[in-house]
Amino acid sequence: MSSRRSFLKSSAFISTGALLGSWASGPQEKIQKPLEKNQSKSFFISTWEHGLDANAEAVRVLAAGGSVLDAVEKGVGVSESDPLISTVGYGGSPDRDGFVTLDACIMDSKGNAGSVCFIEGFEHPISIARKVMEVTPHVILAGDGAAQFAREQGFPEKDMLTPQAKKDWEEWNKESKYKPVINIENHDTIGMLGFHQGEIVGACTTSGMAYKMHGRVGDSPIIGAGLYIDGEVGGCTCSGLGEYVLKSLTSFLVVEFMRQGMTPSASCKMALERIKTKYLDTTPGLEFQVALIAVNINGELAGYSIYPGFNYAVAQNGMNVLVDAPYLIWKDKND
Ligand code: SD4
Repeated sequence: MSSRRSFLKSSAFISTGALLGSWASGPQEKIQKPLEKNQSKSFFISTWEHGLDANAEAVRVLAAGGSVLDAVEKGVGVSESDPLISTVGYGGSPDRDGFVTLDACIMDSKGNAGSVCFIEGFEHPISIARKVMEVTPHVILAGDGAAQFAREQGFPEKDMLTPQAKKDWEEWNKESKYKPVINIENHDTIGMLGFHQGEIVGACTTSGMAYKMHGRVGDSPIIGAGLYIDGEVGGCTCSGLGEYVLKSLTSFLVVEFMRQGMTPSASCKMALERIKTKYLDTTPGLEFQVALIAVNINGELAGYSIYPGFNYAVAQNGMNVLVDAPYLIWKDKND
């Protein structure tokens, strides 16, 4: 770790989001107007740049008469199918033994939820998660059991290891050094929140950390960690190093802060401060990224991350734009 590295609190950071006014409320604004369902707004918000394509598909599905749940499922499905995204679905990096194992979950505004984790050989874990929610009495199916269920439900099987992902893994395997990298390569899970006629839904899907231990499950398929929705309050989804999100139940925490009257932005910031205080401040040299997006039922939305570099896509009012998120700790890219 570089001794030159200096961390500065960034309260004055001006993001593209700030320029977009109510699309991303300011971090200082702690208390909002009372929660009240906004029936007129409709938007999708997704993590990272590939959220733009996912949003575009979600908008298309909704416009074609699909439900907002259909929209987020099909939206993140675009990232799952994209071989160029090395952190989600087809093209995702394998674990350290060369297996692509996937995690996904989905949640609706009534509190229904479905999830699959450590599943191999299917292109759309998010759709299997939705089936778990809709046709089983369970919330999570894992590994071979999830695959068996997917087969029974007629999901086609697919070899998910692309030639490029295999090549990169073989290269990595020469030294087998595992070191998570902030923002780069390892942390581009797609989480999407959809807001339509006062209804909030969410979906999250990932191949998890590149070259993780075989059997490792991250935060993304865990309700309350990688995604949480309360239809009377709001929703949140995460990207970043899942172990710390799991230990903090970050999405649930953000929704609970919003329930107490805090804005989405202030809620995300406070949940990240909890992680910072508990883990980053107490362990010299520890660094990891956690990035959040959140919406409340008023129709306010925000994104926030621990370190710079996180952006999220917002599709609203006929536009689909990428927004730089504010962050907790300044970090020079070159440090
Ligand atoms: C995980 N949270 O498995 C995921 C990884 C991630 O963006 O978010 N990448 O830990």
